[in-house]
This record gives sequence, structure tokens and C-alpha cells, in this order.
Amino acid sequence: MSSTIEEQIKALEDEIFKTQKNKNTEYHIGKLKAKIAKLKEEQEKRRSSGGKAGLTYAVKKSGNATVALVGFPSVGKSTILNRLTDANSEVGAYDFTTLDVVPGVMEYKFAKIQILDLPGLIKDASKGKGRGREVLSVVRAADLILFIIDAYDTNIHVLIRELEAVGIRVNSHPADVVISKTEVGGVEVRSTVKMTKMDEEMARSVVSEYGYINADVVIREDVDVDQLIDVLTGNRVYAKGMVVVNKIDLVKDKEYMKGLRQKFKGYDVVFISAEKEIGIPELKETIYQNLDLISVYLKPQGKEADMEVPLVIRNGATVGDVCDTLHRSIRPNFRYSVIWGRSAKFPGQTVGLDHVLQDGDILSIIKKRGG
Ligand SMILES: Nc1nc2c(ncn2[C@@H]2O[C@H](COP(=O)(O)OP(=O)(O)OP(=O)(O)O)[C@@H](O)[C@H]2O)c(=O)[nH]1
Ligand SMILES: [Mg+2]
Repeated sequence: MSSTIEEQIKALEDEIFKTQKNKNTEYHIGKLKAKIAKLKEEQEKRRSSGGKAGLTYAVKKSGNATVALVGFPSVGKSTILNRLTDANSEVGAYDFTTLDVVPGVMEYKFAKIQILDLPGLIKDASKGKGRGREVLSVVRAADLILFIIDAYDTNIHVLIRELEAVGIRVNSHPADVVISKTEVGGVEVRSTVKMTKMDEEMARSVVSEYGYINADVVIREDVDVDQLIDVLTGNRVYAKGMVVVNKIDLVKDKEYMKGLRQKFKGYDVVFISAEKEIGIPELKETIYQNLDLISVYLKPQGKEADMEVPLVIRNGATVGDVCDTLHRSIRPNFRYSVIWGRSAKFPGQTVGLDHVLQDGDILSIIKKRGG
């Protein structure tokens, strides 16, 4: 075989495309998908060891969370950034006005949310078209993806496919499957749930095809082949996504908008006109809600808590995370903390660094003497 990796992938993809999909071909297709995943991994490895592929935009994360504006050229991403933040990104009536990542900060309900305006994405961006791979590498690091859609050009699937091609999964979660290598015994698959999309035998053959010789596979969720391959590949990122339909000032038909809401079922959808400033408050609120942030009030030892200005953190954050947000000198000097509110078993409970906070908690951090 002297064909390149690209050619091998293409041949396998063509084969899947040509194969009738039914019960009898399921196994075969599963195996082909595993082969493709393996080859793509190899391809990624080569790309990232080659010089040019290492190129990325330098963006420093800041604030409580990072939001990426993803969309085709000229849908109004830069106009939106300018509406949401104090940044000033160039707006133009032609495609690819934005050639760099332009960051801005949206301050909302005491949260500082970093918004990244990006160059427009096009089909085959994941293969490198229009600096696509660099744009997508920025998207990989975002907590929330805003799919910006022109009211009359609503093909979001092209965008999602490009994200998927670089391992980004939108509005889903890692499958509950654990694969551990073993010394002997071949590939063993056990499932704790009824499997309706793929049986154990198929899971076994996909895992083997991917290159495992001995492994224990425990499946605790009704997954399909693609989800299993995501677990095998291991470098997927899971991000939230929502849809923003821009330029609604051009839409006169209310029914048309209803249809769009239907089309994007499963996503939060916000209709706006960035230019005419319609729907911006709702957009800000929806972004905030999707980021799943909470507020914690700090109480200096022996003083009243500051109930005016909360500290904003991610839902699920611990006392230790708060320490790190405040200053890096705090954790090494941490003695204990005292907590009031929803996460406390009783008001004034003493807790440690691992304690998980809840919205509205009041927290007092006690440092070591002299710390
Ligand atoms: N009618 C209307 N036009 C808009 C709206 N928002 C943006 N535009 C126009 O759409 C064009 C593109 O806007 P940009 O903000 O530059 O779009 P972009 O997505 O950043 O484009 P690229 O950087 O090239 O990918 C400009 O002519 C804007 O004035 C809107 O809400 N309504
Ligand atoms: Mg732009």
C-alpha cells in the first residue's frame, strides 16, 4: 500500500457511503469507522509535528468563561462582538473582514465573560481552508459556542460538521464507557445497560479494530458506534452551543422565525439584529444562563460579608478554586473555611478546600497565622 493517509481515509469513507445501511452491514461499517478514526489520529499526529500545523492564534483566556462566535463569513459576528463588549472589531460588507481573533469582555451580572470574534468559517475549514484549522483550535478551548446564523442562510450543519471533524462535540457529554488495557484475555466487553444501538459483539470488534489486543471494556450507557469511537480516540472536547439568528431586521414574516426555532430544536435560539440593536439583552442573558455560573459572597474573618459584589465562579467550583481565583498565595496558607448558605449542612459549617459551593453561598477563608 503506497497510498497516502488522506487517500486511505477517502477510500474508507467512500466505502461507507456506498454500503447499504442495514442490520447485516452494521458490523462492517463499524469496523470501517474504527479504521478511519485510527488513520485520522495518525494524520493529526503528523500535522502537529509538522512545522506549519503548529500555527495557532495567540489568545489568552481571561474572565470567568470564554465564548466563541462561530459562523460563515459576513453573518455579523464582528458587529455582535461590538454590541456585547467594549471591543471594536472591524465590520465590512465583504467576506473575511476579520482575519484575526478579536477578544472582548462582556460584563454582566458581575461576571466577566470573554467573547472571541473569529474569522468566518467555511466548508472544509477543518482541512485547512481559510485558516480554518487555526480558527477551530481557538473554538476547541471555548466554554460556549455561539453559532451565528444569517436569518436567510441557516445551514448550521456545515458548521457543526467542521467542528466535529476536529473533535469538538456540541451539547453532548462524554459517553460512560471505560476502557482499560489488560495483559491477557483478549478484548472483553461488559455492559450494565440494555444496548439498543450497538451490541457487545460489535463493540468488541470496533475496539479490536482500533488496535486493542487485550482490554476490559465496561459500557454503562446505551451508546452508538460513533460515541464508542470518541471514547477510543480520547481527545474530544465537549462544549455547549446555542444559536443566534442575526439580521432579523430583514425578516418581516413571523412564521418564518417560528420555522427556524423548530429547525434548531435542541438548541437555545435567540433572534437578534446586531445592527439595529434588537434582542441584545436577551442574548446577554442567554449566554449567561448557558455558562452555568454561580455567585459566592466573601466574608472577611470577623467582618460582615460583602453582599453587594459577589465573586462569580463556575457551578461545581470548590473552596480551593475560589482561593486560586483570588490569589495564588492563598492556597498554601489556607487553614480552613466557614460557610453559610445552600451548600452548608448548617450555618457556619467548617469546610476544607474540596467543599463544593452553591449559588448564593457566603464564604469565609481563614488563613494560617502570618500567611
Ligand atoms: N441588515 C443587517 N445587516 C447587518 C446586521 N449585522 C451586521 N450586518 C452587516 O453585515 C455585514 C457583515 O458584518 P460583519 O460584522 O463584518 O460580519 P462578520 O461575520 O464579522 O464577517 P467576517 O469577519 O467577514 O467573517 C456588514 O455589512 C454589516 O453591516 C444586522 O443585524 N442586520
Ligand atoms: Mg468579522
